[in-house]
Amino acid sequence: MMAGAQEQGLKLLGAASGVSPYVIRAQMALGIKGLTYDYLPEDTRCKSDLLLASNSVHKKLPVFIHGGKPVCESLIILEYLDDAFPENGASILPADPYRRVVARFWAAYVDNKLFPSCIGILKTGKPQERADKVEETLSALGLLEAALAECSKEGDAEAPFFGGGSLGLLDIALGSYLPWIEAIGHLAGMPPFLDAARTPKLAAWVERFRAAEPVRALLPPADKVEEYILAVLYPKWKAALTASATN
Ligand SMILES: N[C@@H](CCC(=O)N[C@@H](CS)C(=O)NCC(=O)O)C(=O)O
Repeated sequence: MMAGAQEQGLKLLGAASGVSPYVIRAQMALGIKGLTYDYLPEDTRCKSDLLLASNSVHKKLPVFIHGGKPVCESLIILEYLDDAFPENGASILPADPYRRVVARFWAAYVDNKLFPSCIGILKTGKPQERADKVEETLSALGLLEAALAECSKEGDAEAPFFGGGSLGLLDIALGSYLPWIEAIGHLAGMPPFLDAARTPKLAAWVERFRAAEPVRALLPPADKVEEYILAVLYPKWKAALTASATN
């Protein structure tokens, strides 16, 4: 029988906004593992003592707490859930060591290259910089199209997900950004980035990912992300630009 949140002391410090891709990753993985947990929403403008003590280095969300011990950084939380609860649900990382590193490599690429390029489109007011960021985003998606074919290869056939027959690390890492990629494209007045003509495999994967359990209920609508960008991030970026111009 599966133990409940209370018995196992499982807590997730998450964002009250409901749009954090990093928090959503942890929620997706907990769902895949069939684990129940206490969700503690945080206001990032006024961080709780528990968050500051649990993630004293980065002071960011999510933080997963297991038996009083904190685990920080979304991708590390995903790996931890696989290691700490091997009997629960499907594995998030493949068993084969090489496939594991390939999944980790691309998950890091999504965080360090794809998403910064994509959000960079909105952060700059300079047309050339914006065009460069659009180009970088499209090129990163092109590489992920090829990675999908490679990662999902099962003999002569292609499995539905990066993780094979079920959602894996890279599915969750990239999938958590989908509402953001959609919202950014819309705010930038551009046609959708994930387009069946340009990246047919990724576009089909998006449909499968959005329909998959337990992902379906966890992905916020893109317009909620747009509202967050307009209300929270634009003023923050503007303040940072003003501060750097006056320094
Ligand atoms: N690399 C981190 C990124 C976490 C992150 O940026 N979290 C945001 C979620 S909204 C946060 O806590 N922001 C508050 C802040 O930066 O003060 C991860 O993957 O967990």
